Amino acid sequence: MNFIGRNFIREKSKMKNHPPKARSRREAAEKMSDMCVIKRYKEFLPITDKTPVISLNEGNTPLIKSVYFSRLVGKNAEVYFKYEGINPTGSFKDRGMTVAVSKAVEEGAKAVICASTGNTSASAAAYSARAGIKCIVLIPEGAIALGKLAQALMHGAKVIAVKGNFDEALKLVRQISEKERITLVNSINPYRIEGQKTGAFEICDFLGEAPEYHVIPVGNAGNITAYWKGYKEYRDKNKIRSLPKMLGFQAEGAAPIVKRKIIENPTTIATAIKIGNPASWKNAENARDESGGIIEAVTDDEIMNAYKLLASKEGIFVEPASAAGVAGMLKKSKEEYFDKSKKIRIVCVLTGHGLKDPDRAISSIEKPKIVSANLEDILREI
Ligand code: AN7
Repeated sequence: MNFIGRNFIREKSKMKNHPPKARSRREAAEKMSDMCVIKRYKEFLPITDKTPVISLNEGNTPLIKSVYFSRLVGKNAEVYFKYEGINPTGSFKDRGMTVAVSKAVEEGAKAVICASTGNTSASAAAYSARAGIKCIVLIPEGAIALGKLAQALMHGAKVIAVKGNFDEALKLVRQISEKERITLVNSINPYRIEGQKTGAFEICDFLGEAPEYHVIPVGNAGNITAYWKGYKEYRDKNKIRSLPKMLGFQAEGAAPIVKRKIIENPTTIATAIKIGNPASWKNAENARDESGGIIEAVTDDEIMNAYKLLASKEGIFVEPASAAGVAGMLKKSKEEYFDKSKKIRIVCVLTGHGLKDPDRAISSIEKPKIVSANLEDILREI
């Protein structure tokens, strides 16, 4: 047998026992599919061996240590951003939607429904497409960001624009889900909250402890409810020793919890949190009171300022609603709210990606100047 033949046989026998390279690649690939929140935090979730896992590898989002904002808040403060815009559909909703849609499919649902200021509909549409079930979304007419509408439509949802606001749309989908065999996947669905609490687990796993302060925008108030539940469960399982103070922020024109009354016609540029009667109102108050935290309002100007600073000073592009939390942190820092006598960690959840709302970005910056394709003209502009 010549050299080439012997070599061939050696290679062939190696193939039989799985070449080491391919095996390690496959193991790595399998690990990747374990990255989803259901598999990573199964023991904390209402998941059984019968639950079909409908996942897009959500979660495991980066906790980014801030340079600029840590300095702004000052001595002894470390600010971190939990960048939820990195999730598969660009918002934190995917953590809850993977659990809600998986459970819906387990329970035999053929369709899901939600009302949405945009991100819930994008997420519900994507996970329903993946599960092969129907998705119906009701959105307030003319009040959702373009990127989110594009997502819901592309994923094949039945999108209905309602002449009314989010709160009215939510009331309608609640009625529909009671009458029809359609599963509601707004955050009133407890599986949504279960999935979203994994954000708190990831923060604690990363820091080794809970942060001292947890900053979060508040709309329908599901996420503040979920994070607080997550922190408490981790403490009860002795994974962490202390709990953070929960600092929630609403937009001034849509701040029912702060004003202690339903807002009939909420207004804000942060369309995601343009909500006047949050479904998890009471739970948000509990998170605030049990943690010794606050829920306050920030103006649209403060939101826009934080929105621009995050992008231009930190390199992180978020949608305006996400900047509401950061705006609140800056406001409280100016008021010397934070106890900086010792080292403190402040985690801000950045709930949605900046590309969700391209119109807001383009309308808030200077349009690029148009110059002829000529080297000298261009150099003059630099
Ligand atoms: C980017 O998509 O309510 O207090 O229908 O999209 O849990 O409602 C979105 C809410 C914050 C507020 N940031 O969270 C919806 C919807 C972004 C959001 C919130 C939303 P919750």
